[in-house]
Amino acid sequence: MEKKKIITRRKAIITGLTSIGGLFLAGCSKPLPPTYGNILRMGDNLTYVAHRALLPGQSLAKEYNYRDISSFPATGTTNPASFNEDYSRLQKNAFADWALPIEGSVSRPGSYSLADLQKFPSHTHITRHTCEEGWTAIGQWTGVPLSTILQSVGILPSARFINFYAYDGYIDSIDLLDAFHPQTMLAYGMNGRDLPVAHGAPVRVRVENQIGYKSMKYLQRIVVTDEFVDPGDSGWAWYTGI
Ligand SMILES: Nc1nc2c(c(=O)[nH]1)N[C@H]1C(S)=C(S)[C@@H](COP(=O)(O)O)O[C@H]1N2
Ligand SMILES: [Mo]
Repeated sequence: MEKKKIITRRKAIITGLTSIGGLFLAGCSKPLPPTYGNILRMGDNLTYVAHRALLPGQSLAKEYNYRDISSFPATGTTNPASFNEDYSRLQKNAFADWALPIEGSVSRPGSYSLADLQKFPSHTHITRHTCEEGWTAIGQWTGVPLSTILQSVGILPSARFINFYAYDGYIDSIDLLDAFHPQTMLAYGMNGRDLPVAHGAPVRVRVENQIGYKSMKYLQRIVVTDEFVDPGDSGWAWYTGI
């Protein structure tokens, strides 16, 4: 039987870097984001190139103190139960039946309940959230680093993107450098309590080195692939490094 190769954190970082290396085009010395060529996505090129050139892949977003925690508006969807029956059923049972499938280019596809996620060593940090609408807020997030989960399912060498699907129909994706960033997590706690429904219960993504809308709320499914899903018709940039 063929032994499947599993990507370690170190390898994922190298894979992330070489796939960016693979985007070097003849006559062009800059790495390019996967949205390159889409005229509506020209902003991605600038932020991706600048970010990847100026910052080491793993540079950390600034962390704050407990006393810096501010009030935190809820934006976009604030309760999928108002239009999604599956979510409404899960919410009625305090998310005891919620489980997150992780599939695609992984050697051990699986489904993780909230209790499963909480068994992994947790990570907590206080960061500033920046929304494209022009507001910022500081909050404390607790969860499991996405890298821990990706190691648990064993991502395969063909993997390049982590695609997220949410209960309100929201879809988005990040590359492996952001996925293995030490502050990127699946958060189930906010300010020392369970993640409230308005902020994405039971589990949301936190991508601290990108603008707010990359931090997907109401996580339903994760698919690891060599292609990325693009929240396309929203008109928002795919890469939004801050
Ligand atoms: N599923 C889902 N995720 C989402 C959104 C949304 O509407 N649905 N809004 C995004 C935007 S624009 C921001 S600024 C943050 C808002 O998170 P908050 O409601 O906890 O402030 O979530 C992001 N993630
Ligand atoms: Mo936002």
